[in-house]
Amino acid sequence: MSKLDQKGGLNRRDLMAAGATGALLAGSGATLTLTGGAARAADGPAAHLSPGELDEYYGFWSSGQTGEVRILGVPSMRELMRIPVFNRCSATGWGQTNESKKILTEGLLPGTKAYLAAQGMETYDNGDLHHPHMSFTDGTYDGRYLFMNDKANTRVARVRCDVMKCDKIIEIPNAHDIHGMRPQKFPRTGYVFANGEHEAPLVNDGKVLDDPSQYVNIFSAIDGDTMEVAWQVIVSGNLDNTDCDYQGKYAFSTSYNSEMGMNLAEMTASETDHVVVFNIKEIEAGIAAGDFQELNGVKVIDGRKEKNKNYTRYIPIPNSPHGVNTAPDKKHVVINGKLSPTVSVIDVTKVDALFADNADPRSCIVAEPELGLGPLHTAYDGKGNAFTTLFLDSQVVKWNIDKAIRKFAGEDVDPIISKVDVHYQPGHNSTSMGETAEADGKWLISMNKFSKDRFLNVGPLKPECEQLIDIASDDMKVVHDGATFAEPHDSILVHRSKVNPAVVWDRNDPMWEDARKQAAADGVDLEEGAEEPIRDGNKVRIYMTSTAPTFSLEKFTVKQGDEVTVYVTNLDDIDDLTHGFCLANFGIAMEIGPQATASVTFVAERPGVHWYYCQWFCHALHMEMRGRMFVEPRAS
Ligand code: RUQ
Ligand code: CUA
Repeated sequence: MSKLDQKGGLNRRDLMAAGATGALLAGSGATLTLTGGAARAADGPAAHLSPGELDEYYGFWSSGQTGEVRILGVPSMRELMRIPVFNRCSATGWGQTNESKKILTEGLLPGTKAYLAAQGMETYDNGDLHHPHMSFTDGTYDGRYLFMNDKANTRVARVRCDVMKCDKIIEIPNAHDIHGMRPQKFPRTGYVFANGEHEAPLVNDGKVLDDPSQYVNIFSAIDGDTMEVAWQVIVSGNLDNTDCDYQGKYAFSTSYNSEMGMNLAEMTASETDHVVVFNIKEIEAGIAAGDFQELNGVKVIDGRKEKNKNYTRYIPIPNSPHGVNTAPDKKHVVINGKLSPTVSVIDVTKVDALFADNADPRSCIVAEPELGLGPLHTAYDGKGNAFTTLFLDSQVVKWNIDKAIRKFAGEDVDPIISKVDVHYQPGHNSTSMGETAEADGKWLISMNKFSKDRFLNVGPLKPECEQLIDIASDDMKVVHDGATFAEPHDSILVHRSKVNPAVVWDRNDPMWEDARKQAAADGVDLEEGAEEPIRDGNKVRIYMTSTAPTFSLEKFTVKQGDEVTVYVTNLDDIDDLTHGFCLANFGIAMEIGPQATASVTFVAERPGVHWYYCQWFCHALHMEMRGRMFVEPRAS
């Protein structure tokens, strides 16, 4: 029986059982009063927060096919914010403002730009965002950036954690469909490792088509500071997920389809697939020594199995492994079996030996416990235990790494501690600070692919179901169900002490560098605005400011057919005072945060009187915050 009653609060009986340890009955609505920030109900932490109480963790959620990142508070599981990345956003104007368009287009490859231009598009409208991960320094989160992949259109993006906005998106050349992605943990990020999931000819220009023997897969290392591809490695087999060690020496990618088959039967023909080990120092040395080919501006090194160079090693693993998760003990890496009921545990201190001549490629495997059906991903509590999702069993299993190692060595011990039912078919899971050396063992999120009967029926398309699990004690307790829209694959739980976003924008922020330059060229101060439109042929620039509840311009006039750019600078500099600029019937709307500048460009092809208004509720006179654009008809 859950500690939460149906209204989401603690029930009276549980509260009585909790006794005096931090729990108090507050009035008739039974709520838990937190003392000293360390709320615990009975034997576990409290999932319920009273109104006004802040969460202990930032949860950064992917959104799969929606293409955005979401911020949830954990443990309350309240959705706090959405960060548009690969998608378009009606509220903030992401994909429409000049500032966001630049980010969405500047990292596209020339061939992609040409393809999109032929569709009448400037950038992709969709994305498939699987894996959000924070930058590291010294094995733990450093609060600088979040990185995320787009499997749909082979991109990697970065979000600045100071303002929680995307500032870079790059398309990865030579690779196809970036899936697994992790930042380097040590000494810092550094590299962002990214797996190309699907194989294709290395030069994919149509000369080679149905000849899979010429297809390759590509692993990429991106420089997280410059967001440029540092190097790539050609590998054998499809790359799925990736993670790296705490020593800065190796990255590991699971690889299914070592057969390089083109259909299901061919892809699962062999009993084993492999994990590819990337030797970072050897790859860097190989690049420095010139052992690469340059392709689309990237240095590409050949690390295929048969090349037998020291760039890579291939560790045989039972068929079709999926997740890779490095443990906070800085020593073990768990490879999740998916089609095999086992996980394989790599000891990173035994990986050096794989690079010796005639080494046994499995000599670094120190445990291979059988956990249940469909192991996909593993998370950790920092106390030597691991939590693995079992997709087919619809369970999470808690097991002990040390016991699994002892069992593998022949001892008669059972590594499995407990199992809990989740609803249903879990994929990723994440624990509080669990992918860092500071895993704290408080919370586990199970991200379940199916919700079925768990919520009110909303039609044939159902939400996913995310469950919060209290892992403070050995028997895991599901304490919250949350429905989310398509399709949060993955999440990380970051202690709030690691993240410190700004309250208002810095006027010198690089986000509107182009606006600043244009204003300077026009002799305009963005913070003053301009009384009159600045005309430059048929290009017209409108500079206005906003101060609740007014725009500095209550009207402006342009000509039909003019290309108009409207710059709005929000002069309000107190927290939560965002304005918007919505130009009705022009399909234009954007957010302007406190102290920010945003701009949008359109062709004024509709003569007449058109209202613009503030679409972000900002003041008691918010409805009055509006103005008119007059568009003079073209002389006929
Ligand atoms: S993968 S459900 Cu896209 Cu992260 Cu394992
Ligand atoms: Cu400004 Cu509403």
